[in-house]
Amino acid sequence: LLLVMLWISYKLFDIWIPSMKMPAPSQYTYEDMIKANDDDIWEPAVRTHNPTQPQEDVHHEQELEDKLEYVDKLGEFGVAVELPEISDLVTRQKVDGGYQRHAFNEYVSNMISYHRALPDVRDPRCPGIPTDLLPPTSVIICFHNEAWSTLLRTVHSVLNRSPPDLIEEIILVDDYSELEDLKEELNLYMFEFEKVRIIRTAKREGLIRARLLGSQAATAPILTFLDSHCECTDGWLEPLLQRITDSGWNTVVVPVIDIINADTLEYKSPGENLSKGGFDWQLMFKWIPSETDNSIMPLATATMSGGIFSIDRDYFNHLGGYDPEFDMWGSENLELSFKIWMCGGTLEIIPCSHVGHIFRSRMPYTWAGHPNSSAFRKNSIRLAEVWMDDYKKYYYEIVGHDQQLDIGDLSERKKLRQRLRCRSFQWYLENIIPELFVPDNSFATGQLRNVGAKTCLSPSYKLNSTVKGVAMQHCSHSTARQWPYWMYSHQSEVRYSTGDCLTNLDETHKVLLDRCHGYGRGQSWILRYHSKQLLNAISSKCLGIAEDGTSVEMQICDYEDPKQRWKFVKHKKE
Ligand code: LR7
Ligand code: MN
Repeated sequence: LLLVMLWISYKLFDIWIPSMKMPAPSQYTYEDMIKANDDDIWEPAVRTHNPTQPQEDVHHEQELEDKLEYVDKLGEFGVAVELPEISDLVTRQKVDGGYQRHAFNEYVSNMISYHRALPDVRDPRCPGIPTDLLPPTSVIICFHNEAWSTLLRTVHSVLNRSPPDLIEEIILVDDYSELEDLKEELNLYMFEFEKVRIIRTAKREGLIRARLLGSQAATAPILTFLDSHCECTDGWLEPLLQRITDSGWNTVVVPVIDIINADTLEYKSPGENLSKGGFDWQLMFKWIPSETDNSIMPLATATMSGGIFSIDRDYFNHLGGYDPEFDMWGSENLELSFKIWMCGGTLEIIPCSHVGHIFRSRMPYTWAGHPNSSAFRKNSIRLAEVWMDDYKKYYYEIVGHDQQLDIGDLSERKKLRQRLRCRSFQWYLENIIPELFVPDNSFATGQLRNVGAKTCLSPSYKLNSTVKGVAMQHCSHSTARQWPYWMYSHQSEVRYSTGDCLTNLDETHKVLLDRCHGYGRGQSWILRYHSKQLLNAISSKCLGIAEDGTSVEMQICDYEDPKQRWKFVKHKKE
């Protein structure tokens, strides 16, 4: 009788509380978990069955106990793993070493199962999707010196949480990693997973050419790209494939990208408000909070962040893949996004599909001994030259025209654009991302120089803080790659190049940067023609410099004070 009751309660659990659904018991014990605290890398037993499909014998009492124990393991269900105060030096060094190598907490990642359960973050309205009519996909994961445990968790999350028939293969493209365990040891580990293939580049190619290699090797009709530190949630794949099947080959789809915390590996979904993709005039990808309420319908997005999406393989090739001369990292996401829209396709976020990604605050790798930004700059210029028509001038105005940099030959990419008969960038701006402020709509642009102090207004972000301040800095330093670029808009805003506005908080003397809201008030400034004062509409005070010489504050307007005089100055070309 006891067994029957347990069986019934298990079934109820499984069917009625999907968000609490637990994977089948693991073959390792709690002691293994504790041991993980001491070992460098913890190797869990290899799983032989798919946990989303519980085997027949799971009704056994013992296994139910295991199931409960599973919940206690570190990081399960995406719970944060907080390290206690570390007193011994050896452990401290291990933790620091992990951060140095990967810019996230590798030590904590090593403690968490490759098969950990995740919360079900889906909207309850998301429908179940029959898989028999969906096309299979090749999953392509490129990596350069990825941490073993995050890479394996990425791979296992795909194997464990996708209908097996829909995964034709997983292609791991090793972009010339130096880490020892990613070589023979990875081959050995993956040997037993039939669907996993490893391709290795003969030299460092960078993410973008590595992706191209992966796409050429792929055999399935749909390509799905992932970063090498992701975790796919239950039901992530079906809505992506279904949307392409329903809307046609020129629809490219992106899941909701959830956040895996870089310190604790906590899995968190941003929740109600979906963000869409945009960009700024430095050609950096940006998230834009979307206006629509939390619908489960596909949401058109002007750009994608780049790492995680599904695309029809023929369509990817039809669009010319990525620019093969893009080095290392960056801009390929905007190139593909611009191309999709300008050349007749559609780019959408699919709210019922969720994939987590470890966001980190710095890049842990370099490019041919050069600072990363040189590769990134080259890519941006190629992007601007081929796809942005006259609007490329704004990019140059902001970052300066780097004449030294060899950006290679552009003729092939320009021919591609002609062959595909793509629309103009102006069409894209007007129709696909009308919310993006175009610098054309300003009275003045450039540096915002203080006449009295001879210093320039600059954003001053505190790391890990959502408050974005401003402060005075030198106007030109030879090492600076880029100047703060301000626009005095036709709506009397003082806009920063990233889409934030100089804001005077109500009734205070505080000035900061806040997302431009378009309602005037604290973001409305009068630039007085003669006195050169910047007068705020809400406080009727003037922008000035505090005693310390670097802080910016609102002051009683004083015509005599040269430090209340401001000038927009165009950058000189390098
Ligand atoms: O030389 C390299 N070779 C590589 O194979 C450099 C990197 N890589 C790999 C790397 O191991 C990782 O898997 O490329 C992937 C992306 O690099 P990350 O994770 O260091 O950078 P990122 O997460 O900031 O990358 C985002 O922007 C990139 C622009 O080129 C790519 O489009 C990434 O795929 C993209 N990641 C995402 O969109 C995930 C969501 C995060 C956001 C925003
Ligand atoms: Mn990444």
